[in-house]
Amino acid sequence: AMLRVPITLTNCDREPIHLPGAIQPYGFLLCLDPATRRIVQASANTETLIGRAAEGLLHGGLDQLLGPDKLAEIGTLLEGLTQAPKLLGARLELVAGQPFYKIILHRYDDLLWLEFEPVAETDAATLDLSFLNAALGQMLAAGKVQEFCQHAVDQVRAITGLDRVAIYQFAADESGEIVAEAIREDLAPWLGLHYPASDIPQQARAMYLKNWLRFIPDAGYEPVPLVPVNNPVTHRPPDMTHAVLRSVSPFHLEYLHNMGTAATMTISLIHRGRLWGMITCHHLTPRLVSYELRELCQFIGKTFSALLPSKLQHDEDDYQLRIHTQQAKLFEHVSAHANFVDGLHQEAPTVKDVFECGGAAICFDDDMVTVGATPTQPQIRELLDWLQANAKTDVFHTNSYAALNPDGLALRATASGFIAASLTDAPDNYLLWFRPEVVETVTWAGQQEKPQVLIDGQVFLSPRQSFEAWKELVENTAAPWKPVEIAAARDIRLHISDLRLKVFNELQARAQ
Ligand code: BLA
Repeated sequence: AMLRVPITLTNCDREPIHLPGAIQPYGFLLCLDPATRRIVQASANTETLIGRAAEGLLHGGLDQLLGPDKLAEIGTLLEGLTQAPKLLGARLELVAGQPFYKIILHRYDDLLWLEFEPVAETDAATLDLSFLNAALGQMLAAGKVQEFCQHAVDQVRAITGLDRVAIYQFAADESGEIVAEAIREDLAPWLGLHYPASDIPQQARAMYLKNWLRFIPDAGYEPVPLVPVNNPVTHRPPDMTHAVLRSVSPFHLEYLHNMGTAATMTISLIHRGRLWGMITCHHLTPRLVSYELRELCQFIGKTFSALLPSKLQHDEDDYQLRIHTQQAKLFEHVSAHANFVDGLHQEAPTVKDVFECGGAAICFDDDMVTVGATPTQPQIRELLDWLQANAKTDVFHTNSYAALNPDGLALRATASGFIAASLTDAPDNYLLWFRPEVVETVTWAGQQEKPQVLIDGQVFLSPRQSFEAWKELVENTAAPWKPVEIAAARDIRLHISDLRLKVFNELQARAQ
């Protein structure tokens, strides 16, 4: 069903997704008063699932459904219940012809929550210890973040058999990129695609820090309201932050519909209390993944989060080492040449190869040498004029020159961002490193269909559309410079200044 509500980015952020007053229909929900243990709210689908109208269940206890042994067992579980869920298998002994149920219990918003998921078989022995052992071993052994991410998506796909499992990683601006994926062979890869921050609104991100896994087995579902919708004590729908069956935002359902996804599962990846990324899973047809397997996936997500700092550090150390090695070689070249400018560009590694950039320029005493992809020499001269007037530090950097100077628009393809290190007090003496626009470095790997901006005057929510939106947001922007890169530029500048001072002193000494 298409929405008829106009979508703006602010109303996205304002939707109270924790209070939908409804659930997904693959299970049913009972909310109990913690003091009396009587049912105060029930999902309206109890009628369809167990043949008991929700209204009829209200004010009574669980003894309407379960025999004394199960009641005693649940009673014990309810004692110390918190927001951390407990799991119990049960047959509804007092209701004829019922399948086995998994009951997921938690306590939140001053209610006891019992969510019932029907299952075909009673055997719950899905925990495969040797799989888990091997998975943990792989994740520990992974060096680079990339390899680590690949293991995680491979494992979640092996556990669930879902068509598409990807890691969606957030940048500082909360936009995201698909950095790893495991997909059914016949599906188009999404690796390298970017999406804007607005695809996942703020309140959803905040909720995903508290709740590790969300599951939508059939995105085409009709939400089932609670009876009554408002809690009799709080006079609002109960807070479903930790509820498994929570009915998700209709905006998000439309998004899933438009991308052709029938089932999704999403696992939070958390780093230093922030949402670092998510393992996002898609299936083209409706698909129920058992609660135990979902727990196993949560375990992978938590293990990933626990090991992530060491993997990030590994990549950082690696890059730092590479920079130092390249720098040392560059300094050797510089010493080996009578003129340091020759040393900077005549042999590899050149000044351009020390850290990641598209091109570099050495501007010294009215000469200019460029390496790699750079603006034209006249454009660089104009840039030098701008630097003279505006750069107040010896090492100046930006990842969006166009935001500082509209003339920068012409340089977007090669120099949306740059680092400029002044070499002397002479105004035009600079080392420059350039980076292209992010969009230039990213390609859309999916189908080539034309993006549709509006259908019936509606914003069309889909990843393809979002990718277009993301491209607009990052126009004229380069990947941000890392502190290690700026430090490397500073080191090179100092090294050359020292060297020139030494040469100058030697010349002076010889002249005396
Ligand atoms: C939620 N949007 C989400 C989630 C993802 C995305 C992963 C989390 C869903 C979950 O954890 O269950 C976005 N999914 C993506 C992206 C890809 C993907 C980018 O697979 C890339 C391949 N979404 C919009 C706009 C709005 C919006 C404009 O694009 C604003 C109305 C809303 N997205 C929206 C909401 C949620 C969401 C409200 C929360 C859904 C919920 O948990 O209730």
